[in-house]
Parts: sequence; C-alpha cells; structure tokens
Amino acid sequence: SQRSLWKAGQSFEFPEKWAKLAKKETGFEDPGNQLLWNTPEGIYVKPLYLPRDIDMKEISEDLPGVYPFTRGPYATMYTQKPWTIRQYAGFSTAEASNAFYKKSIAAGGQGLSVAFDLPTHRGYDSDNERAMGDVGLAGVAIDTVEDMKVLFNGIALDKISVSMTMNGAVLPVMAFYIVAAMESGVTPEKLTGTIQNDILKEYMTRNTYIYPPEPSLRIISDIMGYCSKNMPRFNTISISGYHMQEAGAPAHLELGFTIADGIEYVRCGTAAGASVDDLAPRFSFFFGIGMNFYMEVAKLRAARKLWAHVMKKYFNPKKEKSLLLRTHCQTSGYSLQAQDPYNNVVRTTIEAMAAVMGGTQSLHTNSFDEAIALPTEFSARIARNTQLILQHETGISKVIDPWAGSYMMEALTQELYNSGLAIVEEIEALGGMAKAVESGMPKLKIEECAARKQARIDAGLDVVVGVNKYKPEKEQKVDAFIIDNQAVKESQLKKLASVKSSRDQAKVDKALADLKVRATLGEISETLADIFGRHKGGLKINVGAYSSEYGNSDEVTKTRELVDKFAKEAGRRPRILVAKMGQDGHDRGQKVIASGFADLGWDVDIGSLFATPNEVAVQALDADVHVVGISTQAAGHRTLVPALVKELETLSKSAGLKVAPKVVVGGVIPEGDYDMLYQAGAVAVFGPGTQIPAAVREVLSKLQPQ
Ligand code: 3CP
Repeated sequence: SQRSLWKAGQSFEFPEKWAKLAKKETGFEDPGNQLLWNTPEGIYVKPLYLPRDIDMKEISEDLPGVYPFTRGPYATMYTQKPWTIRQYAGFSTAEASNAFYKKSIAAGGQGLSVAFDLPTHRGYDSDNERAMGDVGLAGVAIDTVEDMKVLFNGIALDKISVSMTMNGAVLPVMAFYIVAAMESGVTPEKLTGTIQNDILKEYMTRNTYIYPPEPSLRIISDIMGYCSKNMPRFNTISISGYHMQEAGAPAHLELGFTIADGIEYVRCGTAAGASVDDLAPRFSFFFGIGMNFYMEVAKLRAARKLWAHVMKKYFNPKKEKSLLLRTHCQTSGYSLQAQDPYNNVVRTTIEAMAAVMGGTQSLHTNSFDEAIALPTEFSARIARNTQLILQHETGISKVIDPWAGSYMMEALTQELYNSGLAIVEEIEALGGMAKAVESGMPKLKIEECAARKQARIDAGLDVVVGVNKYKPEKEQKVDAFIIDNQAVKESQLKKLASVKSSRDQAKVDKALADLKVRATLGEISETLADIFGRHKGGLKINVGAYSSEYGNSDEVTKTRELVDKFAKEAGRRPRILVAKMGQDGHDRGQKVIASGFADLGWDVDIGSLFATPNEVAVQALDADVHVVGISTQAAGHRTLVPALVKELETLSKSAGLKVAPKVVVGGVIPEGDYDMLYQAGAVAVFGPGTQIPAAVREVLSKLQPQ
C-alpha cells in the first residue's frame, strides 16, 4: 500500500548517500519516497527528517511562556507544577458520585470533572418519558439544586477546581452549581473550574444540544459574560475538538474546526458587549489524543501557535493572556477495543504520554474497560495511576517541551499548523463556524473520515492488535460495571417529588418565567424550549466513502453477491433502518454502519437521534424495512431494546403483517447483556470491532426474503 500511495502522491529529496544504502536494504528504486506514509491528515510523514525540513528562523526564538506559545503556555510548565490529573466521572445518583469523588481525591485525583447523565444534558428531569432508558447511566442524574448540593457535599468548591461537561442544559446546571456553592458558604468569585459550554461542536458531533443554534449561541455568550464579571477564576468555555476526534476527525480537522469555533465564540461574546480581553483569558480548550503519537504531540504545539496567531490577527487583544491556549486532553475512547481489553492500558499510557509531551494543562486517562461498559473502581484506579506514575516515576515532567528541535517534530508541527490554518480560512470564507455548521459541511467531512477509517480497519490496512490481527485464542473476560437504571430512576423520582411537594407551586408557576425559585432542570429547559424550540440534527449518509477506501476485495464481492441474491429472491434489496434510541447522541457508529451497509448493497434508512421505541417502530413500518439496527453507546439498550421489540410486534400485528421487522443491536454492549438482548428478541448482537461485511452477512442470514 505504501508503494501505491507513493505513485499517487508527492515526491521528496533524500541525501544520495542514505538513498543508496536504503536501496540496498529495501530493493526499492526510490526508498525515501516509497517509504512515505500518507496519513489521514493528508500529511506525508517521511521515513527520515533532516535539518532542511525545518525553518530555523521560525523556531529558534521559541520559548515556553512566550508568544506564540508553541512550547507551552507557562514559562516553567511541569517543572514547577505538573498537569492536573482530572478524571471525568459521574454515575447513577448524586450520593454515589459524591462518594466516588471523595475517594478519587484521596487517591491522588487533583481536580473534579463531572459527567452528567444524558437526560440532564438534554434538559429532561428524570421523570420525563424520554428519559426512561438513560437515567443515571452515562453520568450522574441532576434534577434540582438539592441534587447538586449532594453532589459536592463535603468538597471545598473554593479549593478544588470543578469541570462540568455541560452544553445544552448549561443554564440550569450553572445556576444549580452557583446556588449550591453559595449555600455552602462559597461566593461565586471564589469558584474555580471550567464549564464546557461549547455548543457548536454539539451540532457537529456530540449531539447533546437542546435548542437551535441561534438562541444556543446567545446562552453561551450570556454565560461567558456572566462568569467573566462574577467568577474571575472560572474558565467560561472549553472549546472542544475531542468529540470531533471521537467522531472520526483526523488531527487537522480537529485542530482547524476547534480553532474556528474559538474565533466564533470571541465574535459572539464581543457582539454581546464584552471586550476580547474580558473573555479570552478565561477561554480554555479540550483535545482528544489518539494513537498517532508524533501527530498528537505536534497537534498541541501547533494548536497553541495557531490560536495565538489568529487571535492577534483577528482581534488584536491587549492582554497577552488572551493569546494563550490552555487545554485539557483526554485519551481516545475510540482507540479502546472490547477485544483483548488489557491492551487498552498500553494504548492509554501511550496517548497520555503524547498529551503530556504536547504540554497539556489537565488530563483524563480512560479506563481499559470503557469499550465494554462504565469503568469499575479497579479500572478507574489503574487509569488514574497511569498519570501518577508518569508524574512521579518518570523524568518526563523535568524538561519543558522535550520534543522541541527535533527535525521531525518541528516539521510536523508546522505542517499541522498550515493545514489547520487552511481550514480556519476556509471556514472564515464561509462566514464563520456558525454558518459552516448550518451548511453541514464539518459534520459530513468528519463522517466521511470515519467511514474511511472503518474501511481501512475492516480491510486490514490499519492494524488494531487483538482485533483485526494477532487475535487472542481465548477471549479475555473482564468484569463489567452495570448500573441499575430502574433503581436510580426510582431514587430520582422520590427526590424530585420531595422537592416539588416542599415548595410553593403557585409561586413556581408564576416565577418560572424569571427562574428565581427552586425550579427543576427539566422545567427550566422546557420553558426555554417553548420559546426557542428543540433542535433536530441532519440525517445524511456518506455514500461511497467506505467502499472506495476498502477497495474491491473478495470479501466485498462475496458479500455483495449475497446481498444481490437476497434482492433477486425477495424482489427488492434488503432494507435496514439504522436507528438510535433514548438520549444517547453518539452517532459515529450509526453513520459508519449506514455508509457501510449502503456501500454493500442495502437500502438504508437512518433514524433521528433521541427517538423513543415507539417512534423507531413507526418509522420501521412506514419504510417497510426487513430489519432495525440499533446503535447503542450509553447502556440504554437494556431498557429500550425490549421496549422496541414489543412496539414492533404490536404495530406489525395491527398492520396485519405476518412477521415484524427483525432487530439487531450493535455498539458498546457488555458481554453480560448479550443473553438479555437475545431473550428480548434481538436476532444478532455486535460488539465494537465488528467488521462490517461480516455483520452484513450475519444479518442477511437472519432474514427470510419476503
Ligand atoms: C500552572 N500554573 C502555574 C504553572 N502551571 N503557575 C506557575 N507556574 C506554572 N508552571 C497555574 C495556572 O496559571 C493556574 O492559575 C493554576 O496554576 C492551574 O493551572 P491550569 O493550567 O489553569 O490548570 P487547571 O486548573 O487544571 O485548568 C486547566 C484548564 C481548564 C485551563 C484546561 O479549563 C480545565 O481544567 N479543563 C478541564 C476540562 C474537562 O475536564 N473536561 C472534561 C471533558 P490561574 O487560574 O490563577 O491562572 S470530559 C468529556 C468526555 C466526553 C464527553 O463529552 O462525553
């Protein structure tokens, strides 16, 4: 494959002396160019870097803490204060999460990072019908200020910094946080931490928006404005590329889109009346760190330089702090595998090293079992210890920006800077990121890269150890942490009822408009949704991206033949509805499966995000599909799949159909759930790492042509 890339691609010069030796070793005519690696970023990584690859004039003055901050935002970096170990966590009830936080701090965690459950993100109280499958699963359920007080009980909010990943329901969550702090004696100006508050990337990838873009951006500006006046120690936004990487974006897209998001937020905030120097010093960033080690180190270096340059160019701030890119990083969830899962400890360690060598300010390391379920206490401990070991047992933090001056690292930093800048300029030409998001361009670009990546893995071009090569003979089982969704829901319902019965309802009804009483998260969000409406995401499928990357192998031909045979017998192509249910908005899997099935000959329908089982069943019958494929990433399948099968059966019966559409389920599914899903009526269950042609064949084998 390297040789074919070389033919299509660029050509570089290498020293003759080396080329001769390399030719002898490889037998290649032009070894330097035949060993080039064309990365998903479109960057040609060379086998050998030389002094001529770097521009000494460009880098020789670079110093940490000095504009453009390529070498780090602070002069002394980790030699004085290592990065913050900040593990994203939260599950079930506020009580359970509070106990977990206290234990984590005692065991070496240095800052908190709250994961809210999906109904909280989407502005639903736990008693809402749409919340039924998701309460307390992917994070902690917070309905009221009372829940928030319990969440931080016994934690000094003026000392320990708290990051809250919240975007859609950011108004009630910030209000609850501030009131909970005040009622524990901490005034807003003492609060330290970060609110994610980055709505643009929600429309591109993460999908936990509530309202349409325009009012959402107004909310973001209001929060930034309020915090910069009243909470000077609080970072008012965490501009996030992480979710783009998780959705499939290579480093250059993650970098370019994230910086372009940042520019849009400065514009929004300044348009609302703040000055750039009021806002930008408390902007922070968030990047994902995947397995391409050199590229990820270069990405953080390039990001600091790019932000400093564009801020100066577009806004010319007076304060130097307005030019600083400070960032949190998280190791890649996508790189984790359900197969041979202890390999994930190694993957996470390598990614953590890239984040640290790139100069991150704060870091989350994933637990090895996260491709299977939520972390257990054991796996969370290993994840945290990975960072403690890097901080205490290696000499890594003793040297600032250790890769500086490497021909390769400096060249790669500059190349990523150039491609990031080109994307920023492309977005500017479209009128800024809000307009670009509206056009759907960034989302489609990211989804195309995701389909290509999956095809490369399925075709064995990209090796994933233990998944498509070097598979273990026996599967390694790990304990999965399962949350009892029903129990959490019951406990939340009791607490909600108690808050609702102990307050003056007439006063609440009267005052919900100005939001001054103990309103619940759902009440506040629904009130705003009445005015703003709820946003609906786009439903486009990338056609051709999967098969063009996979190429025409026997496997593809064989699979297509089976699909054609089915079509001939049935009189139509097999048809699948690829759907998502509940409040789980992770749609990388859904989109990749849709592209893959379509490219392998299926008729594919795609379901809206956040559907109820009834809505999916209605769409399936309307479209007369043979099969409904449920993509699940947040554990809601335990409640929602049985409900879907029932709905399909009932609706099919009343429509006079002999058989209901079959149900298959794929995604992050613990082994222990397989039996339960089969018993509920699913005919196939696919874990992460499933090869798409194999899935196509298995699903076909479950269908009778009708
Ligand atoms: C730092 N400081 C120093 C030095 N280093 N002072 C002197 N010498 C040094 N070498 C100072 C800083 O100026 C700062 O003080 C203080 O120490 C803390 O350092 P920091 O760099 O600001 O670090 P931290 O407080 O940890 O803040 C890091 C950032 C923050 C800025 C990135 O925004 C953050 O913590 N973000 C985390 C975001 C997060 O956890 N997100 C979770 C996403 P001053 O404050 O006085 O300047 S989880 C999403 C998962 C996927 C999903 O969405 O589902």
